This record gives sequence, structure tokens and C-alpha cells, in this order.
Amino acid sequence: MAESQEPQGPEAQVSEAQIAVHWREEEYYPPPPKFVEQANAKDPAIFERFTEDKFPGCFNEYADLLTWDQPWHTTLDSSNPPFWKWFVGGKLNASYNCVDRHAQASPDKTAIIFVPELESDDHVKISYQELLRQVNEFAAMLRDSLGLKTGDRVTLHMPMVPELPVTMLACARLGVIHSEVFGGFSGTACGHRIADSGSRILITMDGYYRAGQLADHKVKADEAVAAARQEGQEVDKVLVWRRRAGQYASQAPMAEGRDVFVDELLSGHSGKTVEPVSMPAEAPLFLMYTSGTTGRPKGCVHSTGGYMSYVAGTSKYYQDIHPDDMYWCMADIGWITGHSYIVYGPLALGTTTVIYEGVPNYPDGGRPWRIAEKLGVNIFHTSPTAIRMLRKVGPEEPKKYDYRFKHMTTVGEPIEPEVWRWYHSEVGKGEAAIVDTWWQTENGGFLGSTLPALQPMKPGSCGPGVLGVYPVIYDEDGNEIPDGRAGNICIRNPWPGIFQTIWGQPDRFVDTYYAKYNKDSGSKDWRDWPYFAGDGAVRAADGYFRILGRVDDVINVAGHRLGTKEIESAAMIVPEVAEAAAVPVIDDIRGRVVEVYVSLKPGFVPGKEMEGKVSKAIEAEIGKIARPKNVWIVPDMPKTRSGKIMRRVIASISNFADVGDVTTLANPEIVDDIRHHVQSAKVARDDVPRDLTEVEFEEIKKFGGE
Ligand code: 6R9
Repeated sequence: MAESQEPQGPEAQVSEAQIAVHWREEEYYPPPPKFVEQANAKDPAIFERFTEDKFPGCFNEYADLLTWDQPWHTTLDSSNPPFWKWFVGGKLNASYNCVDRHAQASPDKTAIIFVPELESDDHVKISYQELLRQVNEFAAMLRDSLGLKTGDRVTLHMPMVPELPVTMLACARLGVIHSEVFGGFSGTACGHRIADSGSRILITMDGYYRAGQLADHKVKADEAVAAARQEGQEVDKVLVWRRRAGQYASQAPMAEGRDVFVDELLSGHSGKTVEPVSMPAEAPLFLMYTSGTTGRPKGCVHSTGGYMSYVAGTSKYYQDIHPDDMYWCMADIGWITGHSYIVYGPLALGTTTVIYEGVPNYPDGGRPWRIAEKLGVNIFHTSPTAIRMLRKVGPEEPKKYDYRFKHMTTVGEPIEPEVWRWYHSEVGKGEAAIVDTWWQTENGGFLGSTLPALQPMKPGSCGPGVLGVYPVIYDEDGNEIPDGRAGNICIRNPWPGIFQTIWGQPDRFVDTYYAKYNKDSGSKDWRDWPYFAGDGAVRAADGYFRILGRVDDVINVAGHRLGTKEIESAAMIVPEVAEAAAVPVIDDIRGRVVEVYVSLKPGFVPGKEMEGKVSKAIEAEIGKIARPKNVWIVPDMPKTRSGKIMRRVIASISNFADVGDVTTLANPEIVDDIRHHVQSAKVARDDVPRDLTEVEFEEIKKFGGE
């Protein structure tokens, strides 16, 4: 029976939005006084500088953190909405700002510390002066040997090694647009991106260490070149960095005339310097591809002046980076977090940024804390998935190491309050300010976060809009939703880090992000062009936002929307649970029902009792409506190489649908185990869903994104 046909008691009048936020309010954690004393933003007067009446001029303060060859005359040109132009008239070079100016001021200061995965290998320190030399020589090679010039695109498919920022900064020096594809992506995925961006040069590496193995990476270059060719894009040259000097880590032959070892080609450019090309603020700096719900990946185009200003400003105030900090972001440079908050933001501020090659739990769950202790890391930045994993494999590990974090970040997914508290008390030893930063590939930098010294933390909430960014929650029709109810989070105003367009697809850019809430397509007023983020969220009375997940991650049970994260957070309350993922299963009566997959912390046994506990916890936290049809206890979740749980894979298993391509997962072997376990149990219970319709299949296939 559909819920709407049930008797209209008080319970039935609870709106779906209200149901989606039955998530208890968490208590505040004040910023630690020692952190406040030294913070870049400790004077509340900063809020006055960013009030809405000061928009867009408030952002000049971010641009002033950079060195400009020519000052801008217009902070924001909004004459062609929604294609915003920031700092128009200004000219600058990103590589100059990240390297030269620091190399001049403090040449011996360490810019990058590279930590190889193998613990027996020493870490490598690169000073600003040395970085400048490497960037210059690589830029000279790109220009003189390969003929690359301003505006050309180059695809990078590189792992977590310092050669990656060197390559990016060398491109930036010439005004060449780099497009780094996450190293864990397949060759074919890389090839599609080569074709889409029209790159004729691919820069890769022979191999890299991951989970203790020297992975063959160059082999993917051949697949990439073939895939690009199928789409009509020829790759003329493949540049291959070598992970270890003089050795070749790949089985793949070097293609005659096409493939070149970087070190051999570079030797001809030793000692050369390249004048940084003075780029207009609105010239593209790089492309970063991201998956949409449909269609081919979108190449997000990020600008030079606006992007650089935004990452410098947010790194200063939200990451609290000072030049003498030891900053470690454990994300991959192949994602936007790595571009903004490993490379461009920290280097623009002249700090030391740590690059770790491998997986966080190699060889054991204590590795990150050993690195922190050894290098004296005081700012630490990672994702909820990494935190959950480290908590699972080594809940007591942080205690064993003598490091002190003043500041920690979580990014990329909603974090369950239970997990946040472990991060705070165990990883941060109760002494660190934590920022939960909500933003997207498209955004360049943070959109939602607390200002760490001035706004208290609240587990599970990212906080209010960041300085100069004004979020709003709309219903489907564009009406503002009152506090405490779920809706679509949008940003009312442009900000300097916003991407400029989707490479080659301006209409898709407008349609995906602006069409939904634009009331007048002829309007030249930015106020008429709110940015649609595609996330569900709730604003609490204190103005803090709780992100519920992608709007396509919502499970509609009997007409009620349930945020997967909300269900998962409830499951996480069970102390034995390490990770949880909720997926929809097609149900003839209620439309969709929820199934929950959990993995347990070490030492706990799966079984009916544990399943019951999870189910009860969800019912107790949210209500009967969210009670899962099944709880599946699995040894591990299928995950991407970046660590996100692949909900579409388990959703497909639960629905007896084709799981699709799982070859790019970090752990593809787990998929068959889970399928066998779940589907045989469902067959035994006579609980096999009917064949899905095409529309339903599409929904399941894309559930959870990626
Ligand atoms: C930076 C990054 C973007 C999506 C975004 C949202 C989710 C990111 C979050 C968060 C809750 C946070 N997301 N940060 N959800 N709290 N602090 O992750 O970019 O890979 O493009 O992902 O990630 O759903 O829409 P991207």
C-alpha cells in the first residue's frame, strides 16, 4: 500500500524533507585556544570585510596574495552570465606565483617533501630554488623540443610523485593547459579525456609504488593512445618519467618515434630558463574531468587569476597555512583537492607541502602517523573514507606516535559524527581545529566550512558558507526552504574559484549548473543565476549546512526521500561497524526499499545478531520508514582508487543487475564475493526482485555517482 493511501495521522503529515533530517543535532566543539592564538584569521573583523554588500570587491583581498604583472581593472565582469570573468585586465603567471617569488625570497626553503611508499626509501626534499630549476628545464623542453605553446592542451596521467607538480607548473609557466587524469584511472578512461581535450602530448610515468607493489603504469599509455585514436585524436608524443633513475619499471615497449624518456630529453635542456608567460587572469590554467550523472566526463575549465586567488585565500584562512607550517594533504593530486590544496594553494603561500606516494595503510595503519611524527606535520588533510579505514585497521595507532596537529581537514563526503569524533579525539588528540570542507571539482575551492579559529565545529556539518559565498536551499521550484528541511543547496553568487565552462560544451555547462534555477535567461544580473550544486542539504538554525549527498543519492521509499548518508550514519552508531553504505532496491509495493551493507571492525563476527543491531539503530535514529530490508555484512566495500565506496556496484548486486565495469576499482576481486554472498542468500529467501525496467536499471547503474 502506498504511504499516501494510509490514514492521515499526524505522522503521515511529516513531509519528506523533514523525514530526511531526523538526524540529531550535535554539540559544538570550540576551537582550541592554542590554535586561535596563532590563526591567520583570528579577528572577527574579517566577517565585516566579506559581508554581502562588499561583494565582489571583498575578493580583491584574495587576489592581493598573488604577484600580478599587471593589476586588474574589474573585479567581476558579469556581462555574459553565467560565464563570469574575475580580475579582468589583470595578468599573472601561476608558476611564478608558486615558485619564482619564493625561490627569490627564501631559496633554500623546502617546497615539497616526497615520501615514497616503501618505508625503506628516504624521503626527498625539494627546495624552492631546486623546484624552480626543475620547472624551468621541463618548461624549456616542452617549448623547444615539443613545440608547445600558450593555449595548447597536454594530458598528464601521473601518480603521486613530485614530478607531477613539476610538470603542472612547467605547463603553467608557458600558459599550456594541463589536464591531469587520476593515475588510478584506466588507459581507456585517460584516452577519452585526451580526445575530449584535444591533447597531442601525453605525459606519464613508467611505474609507481602502491600497496607494496611496483605497478606498471606505462602500459596504460598504449591503451590511452589507442582509445584517443578511436575518437579521432592522434597522440604524437608520449613522455615517460622514470620512477627510478636509469631503470624502466614497465613491461610495455617504448614505441619508436613516439615514446621518449623524460630524463633523456631533459638532459638537452639542462640549466635553461624560461620567462614565465604573463597570462590574462581569465586564461584557462587547467582542465579537471569529472563524471556527470549522464554523458561523457565533463572537462571543468579553471581560470588562472580567479582560481589562483581563491585557492591562495582559502588556503590562508581555512587551511590556516603559514609559510613555516608542515602541511600534508593525503588526497591524490589527480583530483581537484590535490590541485588546489596540495599544489597551487600551499605553494602560492610558500609553505612546505608533503606528497605521499602510496596508500595510507601501507604497510600498516600506523603509517600516516609515523610520517607525521618524522616530518613534524602540523596540518593534516584527508577524507572520511581514509579516516574510516584508518579507524578500522588501527583505532589505537595514533596514540603511539608523537606528532601534534594544530589543524585537520575532512573533505569529499559527508562524515558521520561517530567518525568525526574519532578523528577529533584520536587523530587530533583533542588539540586540533577541524574543518569539514564541502565543495566540488567545479568549484576550485571550498564553499562550505567553518572558519577554524572563529566558528565552532559541529560534527557532521560542514559549517556555514565560506567568506563571500552565500549558499541557499531551494525546493524543486526555486522557493527558499526554511531551516531544518532538506532541499537542493545552491550558491546565490559567483566566486573567483568557480569553473569557467565545460571544455567544448558551453550549453551543457549552462544546462547542468544554472538552467534549473535561472528565472530569466536574458538577465545580466548575477543575482538571477544561482549555481546548482547537485547536492541535497539542510541548513540548521545556526546557519550551518549538513550535506546529505548528491541529489541522485537519495533513496525514495514509499514517496519519502531518505539520504543514504543519513542511513549510513545511523548504522555507524553501532560500535562494531566500520563502514556502511545504503542502496535502493526496486520494490513493487514501496517503490524503493533500502538495503544496507556494512563492514565490521576487526575481531567482530558477522551474523543475525549484528544485522539486527544495525537495523535497530537505523530504526531508532530515523524511523521505521528507513529500516533496511536487508543488512549485508561484507568483508570490505568495493571502492574506487580514490577510496569512495562504489554504491552503484552494490546497488546492482542487490538488484540482480549487471555491475558494469569494475576493473578500475581498487579491489575488483571483492565484487564476486559480495555478489555470491548476497544473491545466494536472496535466492534462498525468495527475495529476488523482478527484472528492472530500463529507467530503473539506469537509476541503479548510476546510483551514488562515479
Ligand atoms: C572536493 C570534492 C564533490 C561531491 C559534492 C558532495 C561531496 C564533497 C563534502 C561532500 C559532504 C563534504 N562532498 N565534500 N559531502 N561533506 N565536506 O570532493 O570534489 O570529487 O567533485 O566531489 O562530493 O556530494 O557534490 P568532487
